[in-house]
Amino acid sequence: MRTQVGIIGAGPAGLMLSHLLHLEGVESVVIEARSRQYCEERVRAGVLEQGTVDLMVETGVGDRVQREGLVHRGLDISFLGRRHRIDLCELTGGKCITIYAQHEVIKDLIGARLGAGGRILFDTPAVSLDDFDSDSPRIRFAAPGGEPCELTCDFIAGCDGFHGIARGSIPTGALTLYDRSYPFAWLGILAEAAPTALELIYTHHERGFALFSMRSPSITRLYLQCAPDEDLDQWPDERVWNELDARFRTLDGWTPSRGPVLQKGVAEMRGFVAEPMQRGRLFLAGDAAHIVPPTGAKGLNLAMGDVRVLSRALAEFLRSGRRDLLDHYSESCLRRVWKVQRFSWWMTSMLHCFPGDSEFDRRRQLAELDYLVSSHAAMTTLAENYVGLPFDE
Ligand code: RFL
Ligand code: PHB
Repeated sequence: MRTQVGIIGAGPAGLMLSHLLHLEGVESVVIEARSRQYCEERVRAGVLEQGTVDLMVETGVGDRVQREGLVHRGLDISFLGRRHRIDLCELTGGKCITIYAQHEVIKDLIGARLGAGGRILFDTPAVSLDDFDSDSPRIRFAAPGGEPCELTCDFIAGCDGFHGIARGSIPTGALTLYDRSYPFAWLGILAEAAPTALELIYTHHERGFALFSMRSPSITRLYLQCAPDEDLDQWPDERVWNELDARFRTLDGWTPSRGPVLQKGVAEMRGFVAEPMQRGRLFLAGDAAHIVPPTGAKGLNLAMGDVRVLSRALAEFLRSGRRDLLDHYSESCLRRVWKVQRFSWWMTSMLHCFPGDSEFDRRRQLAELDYLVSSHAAMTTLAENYVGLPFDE
């Protein structure tokens, strides 16, 4: 088998890259380890930046997000029992965020690719990447029956997430890895309950951080700061709801509405960046190259930013032989990646309880929150990062 760009991973990065390349007249094949159903049902992110929605709309995959996505013009920061609204839209000259589940983005992109005759091979794990220092790199993968296959291409895009094989295929020593682990995790629940607040609520509480979010007018998404090795068996639904009530309760008595819990899971908190994001004809994009703690709601959006830069660089090279955009791919992306890493770290440190924190630290955190919600400049900083920095500067 042969194609121009061999893409590993049918997550947001791989699928959007394949879609953008198609619009540029570049052929690609997406190789995905899991089944189509698994990819279309995996519950993950929910917040799309303005730039992500714009990209979807401009490239013809935005009909459903425009119809079904929930546009939020602001969010709430809550501490000491009071909620404070940050008007994202007013502070950023009209930009908003859209609540639309990651797996819906996946469905839209898979539909568009297959509808346009694109090739996505499901249930076919890539097992090795070879010769990416040459002009014809190869991807070895296992077909659904297990038989070994090979895809020869002009370029490989490693869009296989944090636990994929692409990053690890680059020789040790050629990459510098920056890693920050956080001493806590998030317990996430999805509940069949009508959201009783209209916008997201990020809550600082002495028992730990909590986040109120949603997926639709009948589904609430909630997160609680927990231990990294939290045992889900210790969290029956009743305990989850009591803890949510304790952390969210405002002085006027607001708590989230309850309903049947549809799903429960623990998400790790980590900041990680691999530099550079390229080696020869292998390019890393999305979680394969970097992850951020989820407090800034940035992972999926960063992946979209990377592939916008990569698709243009690849198309330019394949069209004209001009290679400066490709050479600068990593550098262009990393400027944005580190700003987003900083923002995610800042949101995380301001809102979570760190083990061993003293009363001094807690007071300082509360002072920062108080400053944030009373200063126009501070709110503007949060707002412009939250709705998303430009994809390329
Ligand atoms: P993905 O989505 O992990 O996709 C990688 C794909 O590669 C496949 N794969 C392989 N395929 C073939 N061969 C192999 N050897 C392979 N190894 C792996 C995998 O099966 C998979 O299909 O990476 P991508 O495309 O870079 O996208 C990144 C985003 O998924 C991620 O950053 C976000 O989900 C992070 N995130 C959030 N991001 C946001 O922008 N907004 C949010 O509100 C948000 N909330 C979240 C999140 C992530 C969470 N978890 C569970 C980590 C909330 C949570 C709880
Ligand atoms: C979500 O709705 O899943 C969500 C929202 C905001 C975040 C992280 C996750 O910061």
